[in-house]
Amino acid sequence: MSYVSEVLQGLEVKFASQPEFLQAVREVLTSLAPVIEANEEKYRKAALLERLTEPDRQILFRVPWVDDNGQVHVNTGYRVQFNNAIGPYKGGLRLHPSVNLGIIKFLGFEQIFKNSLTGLPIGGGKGGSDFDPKGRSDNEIMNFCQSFMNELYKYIGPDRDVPAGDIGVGAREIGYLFGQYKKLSGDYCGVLTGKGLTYGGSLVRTQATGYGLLYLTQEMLKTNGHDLAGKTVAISGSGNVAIYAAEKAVQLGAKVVTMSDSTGWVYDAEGIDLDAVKEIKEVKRGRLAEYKNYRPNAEYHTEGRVWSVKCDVALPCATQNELHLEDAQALVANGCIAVAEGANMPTTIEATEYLQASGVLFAPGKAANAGGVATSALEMSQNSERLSWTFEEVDAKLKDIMVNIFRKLDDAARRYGMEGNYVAGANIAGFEKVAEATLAQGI
Ligand code: NDP
Ligand code: 2IT
Repeated sequence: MSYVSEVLQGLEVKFASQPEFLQAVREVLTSLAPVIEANEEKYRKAALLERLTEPDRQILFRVPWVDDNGQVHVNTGYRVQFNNAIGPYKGGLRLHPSVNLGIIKFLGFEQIFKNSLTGLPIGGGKGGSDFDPKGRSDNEIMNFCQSFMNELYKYIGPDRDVPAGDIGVGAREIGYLFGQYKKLSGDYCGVLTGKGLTYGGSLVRTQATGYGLLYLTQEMLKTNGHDLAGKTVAISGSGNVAIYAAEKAVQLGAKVVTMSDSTGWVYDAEGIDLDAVKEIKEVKRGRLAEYKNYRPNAEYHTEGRVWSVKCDVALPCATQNELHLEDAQALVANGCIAVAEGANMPTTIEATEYLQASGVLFAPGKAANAGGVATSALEMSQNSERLSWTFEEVDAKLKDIMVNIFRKLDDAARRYGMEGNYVAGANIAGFEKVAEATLAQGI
């Protein structure tokens, strides 16, 4: 049996209760097969794949907090420090009721290769909690974040592990987490990224994942003889990634016609009114159903998904496994030419394979959404040198990084005879650096 199959089979037995983790590993290892086969004996002897798929450490802790009525609640906190071969652990914190160890492990595993692709010195990690922030007051959010940090602060540090935002964690939560870290440690340092601009945050970090997604998408389109200008774009989600993806898509001349949240989705044939979405989501923390109050001609649906509308480019920006085979079939039938993942693993393996087989350009999340963590790494650099760069400087670096990432995918895919397969390209290019660093540092 091949080394890849052997490792996959072992993981499938051991982690049968972690389907998202297995999905992420299966996708990566399967597309790495040609690279592994070329070095099979060396990698098997060094147990390289076993070492890459077993986190360095997995920290689980109790998070007790008090709501506004004096009721005590208990959630589970997680931090998975997956791999620090090329730099300190780096990756977001997710607050969502669906969070469990398997989800944090899938995100941490993806993060290793994503961070490697940025070309910056950051390892892979991820954390979060099954806490549901929906409907909670600012005070309750602060109570939760402080309790979460009471435990987490022991394990993180600017040269050790640097968390940031993800689903349910934005500037407000990072502020409370940073305040509590500072209180507990006494250190004012770059231990978190996504900080506010008045206390060490970087310009462009808020926009970075969405903007970066569009920079990479534009590069992929141009390389294949297309341009974003004049294209119709379908976006899912209406959070941090979706909003700034939509903003940059419009700046590049496209029209965005859909956005969604966990209760429904809007179709606005005239183009989404982003000011309205920002007010509903960023200011009021409300539901997208309110969009019709701003744009009475738009459609609001609670059934189905955004992928049923006619579009040229689809950008899934909400959550994992939100674009299924039937959605991929609908996209292809409607003439979609490109899918780029703003979210982490939003496309199922079957849907990805169908899109690729149908000739749709497909940019996987670990490349396409790497602009967020890349700009986090730029925030770390600015914190270290105690300087702040201008918006234009950071944006130019972000654009360079995203174009370079696309070049790496394209090049790695070609080197292994899989031209245009950017999934394989991303996995191979991300893996090469981590594998070399891991082997160089011994057991
Ligand atoms: P936000 O919390 O800002 O927004 C998440 C959006 O997705 C909301 O519209 C939310 O709807 C929707 N959503 C979340 N969970 C579900 C679900 N189970 N079903 C349907 N809709 C859902 O998160 P981000 O925008 O930061 O993150 C979105 C995706 O991008 C995630 O996959 C994340 O891992 C990834 N990502 C984020 C980066 C970042 O820098 N923030 C960087 C790289 C990737 P509702 O409001 O109803 O909850
Ligand atoms: O999935 C991701 O890359 C993020 N949530 C951002 C991580 C970071 O450290 O900025």
